[in-house]
Amino acid sequence: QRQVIATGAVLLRNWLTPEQQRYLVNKFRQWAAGPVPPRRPLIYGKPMSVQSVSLGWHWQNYAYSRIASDVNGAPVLPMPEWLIEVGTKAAADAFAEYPASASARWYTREDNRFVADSALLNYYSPTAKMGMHQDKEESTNDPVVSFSLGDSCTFRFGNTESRNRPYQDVQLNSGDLFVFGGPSRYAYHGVVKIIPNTSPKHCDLAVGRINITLRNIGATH
Ligand code: MD5
Ligand code: FE
Repeated sequence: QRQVIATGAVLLRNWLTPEQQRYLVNKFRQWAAGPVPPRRPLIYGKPMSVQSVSLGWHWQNYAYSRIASDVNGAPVLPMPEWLIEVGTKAAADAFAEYPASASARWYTREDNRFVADSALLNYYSPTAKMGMHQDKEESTNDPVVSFSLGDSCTFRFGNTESRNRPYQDVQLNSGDLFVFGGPSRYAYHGVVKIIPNTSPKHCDLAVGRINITLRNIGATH
C-alpha cells in the first residue's frame, strides 16, 4: 500500500514480489563479485560501516566516475537495461497520484520518465548505520528510487534544512520501494538501525540488508 511520507517522498510497501526480491539479492551477489569489489567509502576520513559498489557510475569522495580509481582502478559494470526499466516503472508508480503538471518539474526529461544512469548497491551488516546526509552529488534533480532487501531497517527521513529534527522514523522492509523527488529530493535522511533477523526466507539473505538506489546522476565524464 501507498504511504506519502512528505510531498514527493512516497513509500510503496511490497512493491517487489518475493521472487523479484530473491532475484535482486542474487544479482547483488553477482555484481558484488564483479570487477570492483564492495568497499567502505571514507566519510570525513573514516570508513563508513556500509559496504558499497556501483553500476554505471562509481561514487567516490563526493564525485562520480566510470573507473574505481580509489578501489582497484577497474571500470564499473554498466547499468543493465532491465534495471533502468524497473526504475522507470517504480518512479511512475510512486508518483502516479500526482498530476503530471505538478510532477513535471521533478524530472529532467520532458516526457516525465525517470531514466537511471547509475545504481548504488549498499550492504548493511546488522551493526551498520548511515548518518543523516543529503544526496547532492548528482547533477540532476531527478528522483532517487530505493529498494530494500533482506533485514528491515529504521529509516530516518528528515527535512531539507538540517540533519536535526523534525524527522520521521519509518521502518523499511524487504520488498519496499521508496521514491524521493520534487520537494523531498534534498531532504536529510539516514539509516538508524538494522533490525536483526527480519529478513524473509524468500530473500535467501541470512544476515543484513541490501539497499539498491537508482539515480540519474547526469554525469558525462
Ligand atoms: C537506504 N540509502 O535506505 C538509503 C536509501 C544512500 C542512502 O541514503 O545514500 O545510499 S536512499 C534514501 C534517499 C535517497 C535520496 C534522497 C533522499 C533519500 N532524500 O532526499 O531523503 O539505505
Ligand atoms: Fe542517501
